[in-house]
Amino acid sequence: MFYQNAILRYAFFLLAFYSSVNAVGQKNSSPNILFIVVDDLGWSDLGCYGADLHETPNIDRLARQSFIFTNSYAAAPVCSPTRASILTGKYPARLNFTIWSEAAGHERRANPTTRSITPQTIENLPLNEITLAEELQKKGYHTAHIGKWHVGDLMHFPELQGFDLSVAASQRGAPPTYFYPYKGFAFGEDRFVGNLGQDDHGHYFSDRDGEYLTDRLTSEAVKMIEDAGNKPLFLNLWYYNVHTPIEAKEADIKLFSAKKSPDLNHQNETYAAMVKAVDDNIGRILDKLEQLDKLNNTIIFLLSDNGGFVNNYRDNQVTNNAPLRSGKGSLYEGGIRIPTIAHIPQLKAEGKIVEQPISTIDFFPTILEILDINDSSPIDGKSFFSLLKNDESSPGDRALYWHYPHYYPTTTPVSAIRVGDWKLLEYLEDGKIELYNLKEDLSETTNLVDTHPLKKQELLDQLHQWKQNVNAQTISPNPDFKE
Ligand SMILES: [Ca+2]
Repeated sequence: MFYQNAILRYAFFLLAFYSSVNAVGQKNSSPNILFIVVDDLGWSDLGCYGADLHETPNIDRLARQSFIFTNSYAAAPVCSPTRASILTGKYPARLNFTIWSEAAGHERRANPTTRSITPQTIENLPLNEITLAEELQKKGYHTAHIGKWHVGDLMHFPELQGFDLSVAASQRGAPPTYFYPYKGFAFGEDRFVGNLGQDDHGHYFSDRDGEYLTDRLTSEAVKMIEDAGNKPLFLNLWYYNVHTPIEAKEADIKLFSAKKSPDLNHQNETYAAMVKAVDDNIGRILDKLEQLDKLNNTIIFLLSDNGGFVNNYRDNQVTNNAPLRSGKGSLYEGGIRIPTIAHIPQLKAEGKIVEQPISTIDFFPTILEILDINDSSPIDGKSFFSLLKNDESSPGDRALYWHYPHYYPTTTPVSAIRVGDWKLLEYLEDGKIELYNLKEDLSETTNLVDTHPLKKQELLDQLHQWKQNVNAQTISPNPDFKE
């Protein structure tokens, strides 16, 4: 009798155990989604994208289990608009969110140094836009945002855009410093980072001197992963690295100082150390997911929000996107082509290279398709899930568009279109058109506008039609401009 009971109890235990695995286990539950944005990370900045000075063993480890996109684009060449495109699946021009928040409304003031007055744009993502977080919240996800926000002020913060929880958000585009307590004067004003500096009683943490922001954000992320238990988690981890200010840990800077040599593409040891800080922390997250046996049930996207910053910080060029031309702010490839890694466990990619062009407007519909969420709201993005699942290899004739009617040290106001291997740029002040074949000329050195007039006209017409469709705002002549 005793044995019979014991066997029955054991059988019941097994049944309960397997039922619970089935209920919360690897295959049948909604996957966790970890959406990592590394601010300003350039196309050539990672080991798996050919970086030489920089070292990214952990991201490379993730890449070996993921899809690696070689033609992935930010929808804008600067921060806020791309972030808005990720959250909504819409083009920045359609949202009229084409420049970063701080510059909206300020840049267009009559300025005798600029030939044009740039359009008034929005600086906050409107609350009535449906965000990815809102979709996932409805699906039963615990939704959390950690890090740089930059798509709205306090009245447009993550908590009001579908996130249950938000840590270290800031409406600003960069922290004043990467070292605790993350506050001070920088970029012409007093700044601080979200709620990280002090405890709930307003006291500074006594054990955080010397702490680096990216380490802190990751500790918060790891805690959230642990706390989520078996509830599906959408973690929007938007690191402040590797945006200016260019600051890193001394020991890491020394490491890359020693490695630096004139024949390398990258020459900034502090920036290399900032990339390392991201990589070390991606390693911590991967280790935690492995330890909790969650990596096989976690979709991970890792990308940038615009091309690498090629201008100087304290007299040193920050990064170099070679072989791509130019950098952040520009609509040449260096300003918009970004590293993108997609870990989708069910597809077992194992480092597969994906050459089809995608844009940051595509993540919203892709994630919805993976999770079987039907939403017929109009957006611009297109899911790339089927493309990955069916192993499609044709470049297709889908057009991608950009519209940046603003200035940056790398550019004057400009729009662009890419279809297949062809790309056209239209400079808005003088109407100059440039046409490149990216397959033959990745570095955009040879303008084919005179030898391919029909292709030029076709793309230009298509670009103009699109601008009309999205009601793209444009520049006007500046009466105060002095040559
Ligand atoms: Ca950025």
